[in-house]
Amino acid sequence: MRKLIFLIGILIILSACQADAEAVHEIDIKNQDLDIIGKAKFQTDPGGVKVSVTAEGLTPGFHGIHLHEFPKCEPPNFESAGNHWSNEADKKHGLMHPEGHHIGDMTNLEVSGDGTVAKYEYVIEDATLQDGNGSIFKDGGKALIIHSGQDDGVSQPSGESGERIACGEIIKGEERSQGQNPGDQVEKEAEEK
Ligand SMILES: [Cu+2]
Ligand SMILES: [Zn+2]
Repeated sequence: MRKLIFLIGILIILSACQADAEAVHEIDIKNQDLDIIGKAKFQTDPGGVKVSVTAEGLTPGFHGIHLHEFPKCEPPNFESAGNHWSNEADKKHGLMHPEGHHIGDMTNLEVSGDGTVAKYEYVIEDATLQDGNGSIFKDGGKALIIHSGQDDGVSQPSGESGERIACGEIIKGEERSQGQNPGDQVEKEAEEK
């Protein structure tokens, strides 16, 4: 019995360590000129993977935002990122689609009047930072794409959300570059208000 408790204890410690190591992944988001306009954070969440975004220099209003299938951001149109990330072939686009939705579909990003996003959060169900079918690092990773217009949540294949205006590569082991960090500034400014 004591041995069993000891083993369970070891398991808990091991799984805690593993969760720590993979718990947060941060990336830069770049515009079509490859200027860094924001950052995205991916965190293990009880419901899946929580995506948090801060950004600046965007047009006010709603913008479609999705995870796309290839971790490749080639400007100016970012077509290199491929279609929406879908881990089941028969899924349609859109959080409101009856046969939906792609695992990479998310709610619209709301940009405030000054062009910033101080806080955006969305939990992607069935996604994970660990290995497996729902892993955001599977097949080399994914890309986060922001579109010029609003995602209507139901039109195929992309919610008629317009062109791809910003992109961030999600690749295991490759974290966001140091230095320029507009996201932190956005957070600071929000706190000061
Ligand atoms: Cu998209
Ligand atoms: Zn989609």
